[in-house]
Amino acid sequence: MGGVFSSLLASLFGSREVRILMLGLDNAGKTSILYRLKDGAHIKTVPTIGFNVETLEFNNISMQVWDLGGQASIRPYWRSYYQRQEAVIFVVDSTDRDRMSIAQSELASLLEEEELEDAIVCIFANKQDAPEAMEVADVAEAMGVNRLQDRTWTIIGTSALKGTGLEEGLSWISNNLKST
Ligand code: G3D
Ligand code: MG
Repeated sequence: MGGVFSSLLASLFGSREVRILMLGLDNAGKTSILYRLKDGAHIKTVPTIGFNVETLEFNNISMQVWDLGGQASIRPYWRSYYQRQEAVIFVVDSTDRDRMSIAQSELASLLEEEELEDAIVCIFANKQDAPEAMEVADVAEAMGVNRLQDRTWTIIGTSALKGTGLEEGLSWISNNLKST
C-alpha cells in the first residue's frame, strides 16, 4: 500500500485549513505513520530546544509531530505549538505494556492544556499487527478513556507497518472537526 495522504486527505478535507497535532511516547510509531501518509506531501524536521518537531504539509493541512515523555522541563515551550490545533492524534504502542501508564499520564496532562480544550482526540492503538499487541479495548482501558466523557474522542487500532486504521482515523477526524 502506498501513501494515502494526497488522494485521501484532499478528498476528506478539501480546501479547509486543518491543523493536526500527532503526539505520543517515543517509539510509538509516529514517524512511521507520517511517512505512511506522506505520498505527495512534504515532511520537514525542525530541531527545537531539546526535541525535534516533524511537520507534514499538504494543501491547507498541516500535521505536527513530536515525542512526549521524560521532558517535563521543556513542556512550557510546547504551548506555542498547541494554539489553533483542532485535532490531536495520540499514538500508543500497543505492545509496550510497561509504559502504558506513562502514556496514560502524558495524555491526561495534555488534555488539561487550555489551548487544547476544544481539540478532538483520536487515539491510535498502533502496532496491532504485532502478535503481542494488547487489544484495542484493553489499550482504551489502560489509557483511561472512560475519563474523556466531555471530549469528542475515539480510539482506533492501527498498524503503521501495514497501513491499516489510518484512513479510518483521518475520516473520523474529518467527520468530527468542529465547523468553523
Ligand atoms: P516514533 O516516531 O513514535 O518514535 P517510529 O516511532 O515511527 O520511529 O517507530 C518506532 C519503531 O516501531 C520502529 O522500529 C518502527 O518500525 C516500529 N513500528 C512503528 N509502527 C509499527 C507498527 O504498526 N507495527 C510494528 N510491528 N512496528 C511498528 P525500529 O525497529 O525500526 O526501531
Ligand atoms: Mg519519531
